[in-house]
Amino acid sequence: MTTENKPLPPGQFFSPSFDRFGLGLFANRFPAKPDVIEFTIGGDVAQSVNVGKELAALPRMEQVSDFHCVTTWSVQSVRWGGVRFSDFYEQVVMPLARPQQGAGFVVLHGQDGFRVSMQLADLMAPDVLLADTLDGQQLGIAHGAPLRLVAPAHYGYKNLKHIGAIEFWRERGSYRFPLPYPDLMDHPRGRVAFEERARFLPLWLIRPLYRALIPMTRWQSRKALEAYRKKQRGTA
Ligand SMILES: Nc1nc2c(c(=O)[nH]1)N[C@H]1C(S)=C(S)[C@@H](COP(=O)(O)O)O[C@H]1N2
Ligand SMILES: [Mo]
Repeated sequence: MTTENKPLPPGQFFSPSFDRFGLGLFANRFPAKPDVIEFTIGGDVAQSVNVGKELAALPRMEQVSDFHCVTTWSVQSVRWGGVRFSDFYEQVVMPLARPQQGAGFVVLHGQDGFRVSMQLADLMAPDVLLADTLDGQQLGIAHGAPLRLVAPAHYGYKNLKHIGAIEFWRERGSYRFPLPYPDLMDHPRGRVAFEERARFLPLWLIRPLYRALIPMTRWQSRKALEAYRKKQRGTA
C-alpha cells in the first residue's frame, strides 16, 4: 500500500513496539462482546440500522501502514485486514441507512465511551479500513476488537477502536470531544502530514505537552489490559 514505510512525519519518533494506548478515562472500559461485530449506523439518515454481518459480503483487503499517535510516537508497518470504509459506505450505509444529502460530518463512537469526529471525504480514501485483523490474526482487545477504524493519514486518536456506532451528520451540531477532555484536542481533520494535532494550540507547545503524557498513558493502558485479562481468566 502507498502508506508503507514512509519517512517519519514531522514531530514523530519511532516506538519499538505497538502497545495499547488511549485516553486514560477509557482505559478500563472494554466491549461486552469483543468477538461480535455489531454496531449502529445513525445520525441524519432515513433509517438507523444495526449492522454486522453485512460486512462479510464486502471485498476483504490487507494493508501495511504506519501508525502515528498525536502524542508523537509512531509505529512502522502495521499489517491490518478488513474492508474499505468506502465499500462499507457505498454498499452498506447508502442502501440501508440512506444518509441525507450533505451528511459529511461523521462521529464514531467506541464501546468504551470514547468518540471522535472525522470528515466523510477523508474516510473515503482507499487506505481507510474497518479492520478486524492485525498481523493476520483476529483483532485483539488491546487494539480495538471486534472492529476498529484504520485511517493511516490521520493521527491515532481518529483511528477509533471497539466501534459501537457510526453517525453521519449534516452539521457538527452539539458534538464535542468526550468530557473532561478539552474539545480543542479534536482537530476537525487531524492529518499527520500537516501536523493537525489540535485546534488553536501552537505546535511548539502541543508537541512537548503531548509527549510528556506518553509514559503515564502507556502505563495506564497496560495496567488496565492486565486487569482485564486477569478477570477474563477468572471467569473462564
Ligand atoms: N475506542 C477508543 N478508540 C481509541 C482510543 C480510545 O481510548 N478508545 N484511543 C485512540 C488513541 S489516542 C490512539 S493513539 C489509538 C491507539 O491504538 P492502539 O491501542 O491500537 O495502539 O487508538 C485510538 N482509538
Ligand atoms: Mo493517540
